[in-house]
Amino acid sequence: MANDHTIIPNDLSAFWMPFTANRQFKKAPRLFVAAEGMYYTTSDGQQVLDGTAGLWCCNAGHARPKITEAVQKQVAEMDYAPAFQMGHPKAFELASTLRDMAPDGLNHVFYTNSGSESVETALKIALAYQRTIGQGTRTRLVGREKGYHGVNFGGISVGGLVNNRRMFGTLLNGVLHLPHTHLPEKNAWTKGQPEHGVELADDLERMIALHGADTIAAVIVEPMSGSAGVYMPPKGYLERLRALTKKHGILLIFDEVITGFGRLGSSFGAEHFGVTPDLITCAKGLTNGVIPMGAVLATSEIHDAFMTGPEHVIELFHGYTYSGNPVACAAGLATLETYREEELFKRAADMAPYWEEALHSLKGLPHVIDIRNMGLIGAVELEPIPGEPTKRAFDAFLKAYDKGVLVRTTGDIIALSPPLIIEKEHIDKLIGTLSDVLKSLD
Ligand code: PXG
Repeated sequence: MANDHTIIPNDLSAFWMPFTANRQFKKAPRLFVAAEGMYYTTSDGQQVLDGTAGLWCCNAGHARPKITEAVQKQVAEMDYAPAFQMGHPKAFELASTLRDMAPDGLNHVFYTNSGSESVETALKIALAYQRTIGQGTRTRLVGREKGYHGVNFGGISVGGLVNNRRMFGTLLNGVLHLPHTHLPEKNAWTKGQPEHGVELADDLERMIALHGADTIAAVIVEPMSGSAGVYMPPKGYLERLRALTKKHGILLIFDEVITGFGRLGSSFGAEHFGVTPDLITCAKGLTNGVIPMGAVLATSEIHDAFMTGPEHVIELFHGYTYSGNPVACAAGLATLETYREEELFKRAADMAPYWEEALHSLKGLPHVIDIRNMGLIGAVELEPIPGEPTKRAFDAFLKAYDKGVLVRTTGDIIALSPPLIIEKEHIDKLIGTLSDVLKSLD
C-alpha cells in the first residue's frame, strides 16, 4: 500500500472542523488514512469497522473498484462541463437511471451537490410551483420538530433541532412545525414502525384551520428521521400526511438524504412505506459518498408546470456551478450499477432481521433506555448523565473507536447505519463491541 499510515499533520489549528468538538479532537486526533470494504485504517495503522457508512453515505462500502475506476476515467476524459445552457451525456444518463429507480411519477431530476442544497432546491421548487399554477398565496412551509434538513437557511428553518437553529437569527418567515413523533413512553423497544402516533399527523389540520390551506405551499419530513436520533414513522402516519396534503393542495416533500439508496432495504423510503410524495431530496448514497452530489426528484406535474412561455427563456432561476458535474455523474452511475449488480438493497432487507435481533440483544445493559431499528439502521438510546447531556453517548463513541468500531452519536443516542455489504460476522463484532462498551460506561 502506498499510504504511509504514520503521517499525522503537525499543525491541526487551521482547519475549523464541522459539527465537531474541535478542542477535544485536536487534543487526541482521530485520523483515517485509508478505507476498504467495511473498514477504515487509522493514522496509527489500526483497523476500524465502519458502523456508520461514513456519515450514512458509503452504502456500497469503501473503495469499490467500479466507482473508483469510473471517477478516474471521467476526470481524465472530461473534468468539467458548464452546468448552465450546456450539457454532457452522463448527466442525462444518470437522471434517467434515477427516474427508473424512483417511485412512479417522479420523472425529473434536478442536481445539487449535497443534501442541504437538495433541501433548499426542493423548498424553492415547491414555492415556485405554487406560484406558477396560480397559487401564489401559498408561501408557508411546514417542517417538523426534531426534523433535520441540512444546515442552510431553508433547511434549518423547516428543521426542528434547536442547537442547529438557535444561533442563527430569525430564519425564514412563515414556517410552521408539526409535532415530532418520538413517544418513548408508548413506543420504546419497538422493532420497525411504532404502533402509536398516527394522530400526530392531524396537527396539519389544525394549522390549516388556523392559517388557511391556501397559505401553505409544502410539508417536508424525513420519512424516517435520522440525525435527530433515528425515529421511525408511526404506523399510518406518512399515509395520513399524504392524504391531508393531497386533499388541501399542499405539496409533500420527503427528505430522503438518509433513507434513499437502500438504507431501509428499498430504493427509497417512499417505496418502503408505500407512500409517494411530490418531491424527493437525496444525496449521500447517490455517489456512495465518493464525490459530493445531491438531487431532487420531481413529479411530471411539477416539472411540466414550469415548461411554458417562450422557449428561449430560462424556466427555473436556480442551479449550481457543479449541478451535474461530470465526475459526480460518473460516480453516481457507477454507484447505482454497483447497487444493482450486487442487489445491495435486497441484501439490506435480507440482513435486516439478523440486524434487528443483534441490536435488541443490547436491551437490559446499563443505561440503555430504548432501542429502535429498521432496515440497516439502528439506535441505542442511553439515559443521560444528570447535568451532562450527550456525554455518556460521546464517551461510548470514544470507547468504541478505541476498540476498533466506528459509531455515531446524536444527543445521548448511539446511531448505527453500516454499509449494506455488512456480513453477519461484522454485525456480531459491532454489537459485541458495543455491548462491552456499554458495560464499561460510567
Ligand atoms: N437532509 C437529511 C435528512 C439529512 O440526514 C441532510 C439533509 C444534509 O445533507 P448534507 O449533504 O448537506 O450534509 C442530511 C444530512 C448524522 C449525520 O450522523 C447526518 C447527516 C449529515 C451528517 C451526519 O446524523 N445528514
